[in-house]
Amino acid sequence: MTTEPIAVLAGGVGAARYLRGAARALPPEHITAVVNTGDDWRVHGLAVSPDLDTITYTLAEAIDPERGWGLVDETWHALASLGRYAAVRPPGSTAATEWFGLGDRDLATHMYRTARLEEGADLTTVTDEIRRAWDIATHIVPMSNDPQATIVETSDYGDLAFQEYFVRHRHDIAIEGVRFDGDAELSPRARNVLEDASRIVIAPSNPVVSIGPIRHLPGVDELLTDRRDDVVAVSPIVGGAALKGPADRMLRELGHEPSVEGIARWYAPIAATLVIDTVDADAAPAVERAGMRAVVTESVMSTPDIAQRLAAVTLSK
Ligand code: FO1
Repeated sequence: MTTEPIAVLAGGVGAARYLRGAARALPPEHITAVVNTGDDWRVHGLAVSPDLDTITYTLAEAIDPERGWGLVDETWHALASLGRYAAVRPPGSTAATEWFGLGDRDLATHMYRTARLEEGADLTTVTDEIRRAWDIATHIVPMSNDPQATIVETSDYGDLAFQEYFVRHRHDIAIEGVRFDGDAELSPRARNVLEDASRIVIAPSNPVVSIGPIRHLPGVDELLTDRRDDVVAVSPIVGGAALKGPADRMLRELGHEPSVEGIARWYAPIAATLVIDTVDADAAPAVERAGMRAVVTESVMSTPDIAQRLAAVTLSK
């Protein structure tokens, strides 16, 4: 297996689990996660970066294992205390937003990030400071230092900020489209990582709203296409369904097939290899017909050992 630098395009929970496995499969200082920030938003005046934090907390072994986001052994006093103010909030105010769960200990991360950004530090610098505070060896790099918001278009509720769609509506509403607002650039650090990595892994993240925002940044798809032979994607769809989150439903509603074959068509222009789960072994020829080499292995990361073996497969083939 390689000890060259490895880049991982990453979103939320699936990517975090993959990265935890990769950090067991090879020296973590060789791995850099390039992370989606399209889910980032401001709430209570705080800069919250859910995917950066899910990856940080998972690699620090501090994530809540049931939820897959936020900190283990969390308390919720601050959130509960918002109820008093929600009662007097005028119509139209977003003060005292109660539907987004910020735990008491988690709040410290957002307070630190917000204060440092307001001091003029860029998100790459602040993310690295947070990584060091949690004693993590894997590098964690935001896709961009600039804001780029993922907007989910719906007929029932109009345009929704990603967290409104995902958390407030529990991603249980029909969507008509997804777009990315903002003129963000790939961060210089992320560009270096993607150019220098011996292998680029597309983690088993939602292809539309986790990997999509990274691919939307100018030059990223071109860079990946140029490096296509070095790019390996892990299918986020297993047996026709997403393991967590709305990827299958979103793909279907946007007119794509939620299957490993559909994922192969989605990624074929930018990645040569698709890792699929053993339950989809019969679909390997269809993946190859869609233009990607299929590698079949156990990919449902129910334990860190399975995640480690999956990472080893993606990094050795
Ligand atoms: N997900 C939820 O389903 N409900 C929440 O209340 C929630 C709060 C939250 C707070 C901080 C954070 O870093 C993540 C949080 N998430 C929550 C997860 C997050 O909305 C999604 O997992 C990602 O944006 C999708 O990758």
